[in-house]
Amino acid sequence: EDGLNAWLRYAPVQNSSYRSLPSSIIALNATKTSPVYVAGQELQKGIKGILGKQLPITNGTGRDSSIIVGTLDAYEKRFGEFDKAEDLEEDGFWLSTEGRDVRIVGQNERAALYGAFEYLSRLGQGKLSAVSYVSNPHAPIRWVNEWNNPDGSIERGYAGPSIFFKNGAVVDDLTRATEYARLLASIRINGIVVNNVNADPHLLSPYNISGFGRLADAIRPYGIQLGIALNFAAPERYGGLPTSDPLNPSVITWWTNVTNQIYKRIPDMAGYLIKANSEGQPGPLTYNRTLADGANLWAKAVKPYGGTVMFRAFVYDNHLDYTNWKNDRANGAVDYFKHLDGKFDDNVVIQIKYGPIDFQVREPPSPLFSTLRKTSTAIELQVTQEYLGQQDHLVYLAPLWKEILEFDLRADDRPSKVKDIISSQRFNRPLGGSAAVVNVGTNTTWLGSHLAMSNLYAYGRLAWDPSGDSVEILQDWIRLTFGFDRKVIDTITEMSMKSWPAYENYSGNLGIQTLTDITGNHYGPNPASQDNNGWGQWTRADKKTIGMDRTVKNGTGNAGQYPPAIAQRFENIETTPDNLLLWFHHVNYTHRLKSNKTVIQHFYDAHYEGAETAQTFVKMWESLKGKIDTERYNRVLFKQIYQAGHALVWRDAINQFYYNLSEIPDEAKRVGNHPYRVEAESMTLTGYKKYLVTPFHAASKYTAII
Ligand code: BDP
Repeated sequence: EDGLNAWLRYAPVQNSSYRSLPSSIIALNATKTSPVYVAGQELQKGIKGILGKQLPITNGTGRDSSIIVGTLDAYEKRFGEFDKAEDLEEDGFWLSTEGRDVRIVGQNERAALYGAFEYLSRLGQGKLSAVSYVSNPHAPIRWVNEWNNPDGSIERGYAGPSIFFKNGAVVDDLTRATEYARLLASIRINGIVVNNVNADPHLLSPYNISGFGRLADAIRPYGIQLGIALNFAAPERYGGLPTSDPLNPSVITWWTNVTNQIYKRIPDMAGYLIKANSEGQPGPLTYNRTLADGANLWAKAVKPYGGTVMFRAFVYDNHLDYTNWKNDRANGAVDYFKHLDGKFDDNVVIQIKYGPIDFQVREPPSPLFSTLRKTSTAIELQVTQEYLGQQDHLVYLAPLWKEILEFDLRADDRPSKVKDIISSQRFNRPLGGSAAVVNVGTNTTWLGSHLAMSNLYAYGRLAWDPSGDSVEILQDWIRLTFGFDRKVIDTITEMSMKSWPAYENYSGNLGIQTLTDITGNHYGPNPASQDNNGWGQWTRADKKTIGMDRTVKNGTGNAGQYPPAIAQRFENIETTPDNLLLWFHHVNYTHRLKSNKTVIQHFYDAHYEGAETAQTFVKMWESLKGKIDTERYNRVLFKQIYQAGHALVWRDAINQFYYNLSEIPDEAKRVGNHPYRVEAESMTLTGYKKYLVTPFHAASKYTAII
């Protein structure tokens, strides 16, 4: 059990009611390598694994009961008019286990494959009752982004090198790419952007385009389309043009030619993803053009082929003047995009990170979701836990994502949940959906941690249906990944559901963000690094006070970027929820919360609470010994022990830092007072030496051992 098959293990299930299973598989009109063909193969493989029965794939005589899978067209050709046809939307499927046959009808090829995976998921979870239902996607765009570089490294990836690239080109052996497509198809993802948003322009060479072509071929049988991230300055940096100005005719011709070459090799290329004018990347603004001028240039190039341009809203200046208290990185997206609403072509989608800053442990939804009314939008999430423990900490993210997706932004005082905005329903847009930065690597666990895979699974489920329940999704994943044992299900559920609150408690609570090292790896605690630099993830902490004043009245005005009802809620300290207090307000450490605790005492207590919870994960996991195969049991145990230790580092680093700053003692006298704790550097060391920790790390008091 090395994790490679993730939730598609097809582990044997003993249950006598499986006896009534049909005796063959019919894949209608399945040309080799088509998703329907793959569906037939997958059904055969799954049933063999789950029930130990080898069902033949036949054309069907009609005499025996069968599992029939196919597209609506093929189904109607064979069996006549299908009465559920009208209910099927693009990518939607119908599954029926009622009656003699099992029938799976997809609106298109990939939908038929989705239906097959759905059926196998039911079998694998022991869900045997007869059912018949249609399932349609909430939104058309359900993509993943993989920040892979051509040299095989992955930006913010924690599971080894790339499965797509090596030594400047697409790898020869695409087995893992195909296996990844299989996992993604089972959770109904339909697009992969395979290269980093900080894109290498040389990926547009004819050689690399043919590499992209091979990649597209490898994932196509799973109904997944390839997307490419572009470097805005490619005309200059790769094409040899004197400019990359998006309105310059030679630049337009250059991009059109490149696009034509790509589509010649990959006729179903999904589209482009662009990061421009962000964190030092060039963009249209460099040439005094608007962001829309840039986006529309590519939109026109891909339009004849039905392609989409995902243009990122992550536009901000990382050299902000931090001495000016009116400056606010959180204002960037709305400031840059508001006046462009309605100026983007119809095949442009603005891809918006869930919060206004950057994948922090707690953020309000980006106000841009309710600002753009005449523009299609998608939400950007992170499965890779960049700021959230980098897969060394268990953090089940569905509850975080749900808070954002279910948030009602009250545009025009009408129900305006983020999930209904990105689905295109609320503002009646042609496109919409979601993208998640996943960053899988060559490690057999895909993400570097067995338990982190619940996040990838949950992402797919929520992209399809954001109304899904975090616990139900999690438990489906547990059953498929670890089996049905009640204790296993209950324990992993408890650990997972406590994990985000615990991480928030020990890494940065009350909306102060994740207090990691900001200019480096975004991993360990370093609250000192947040302020006094241009990156804009400020806490504005000083001796007496803490928090970003984002009010309209006295602060950066960010609260005013939300529709009036929400703006009012955040403007007013009384109606701002405690968990976002320091996101929107600058207060004294002695400010009393709704719980009547002071801010500083809450900090101290929360850090103890969070770290305490992380200790319990070890015991909980140990209680599963014997119920989980040794390989996965040991690997997870190792991670949990590590997390328990690192949670203490977080606790003490943050608490000590704010104690030093505020000089307000902890009422419970714990902070700075750990008589039971012996620092490694105070011991007599054999085989180890001391070294100074940089950047400064409060928990280690500058010194650690190596
Ligand atoms: C930040 C990451 C950086 C990415 C950037 C982005 O630290 O590596 O390039 O986001 O999303 O969170 O473009």
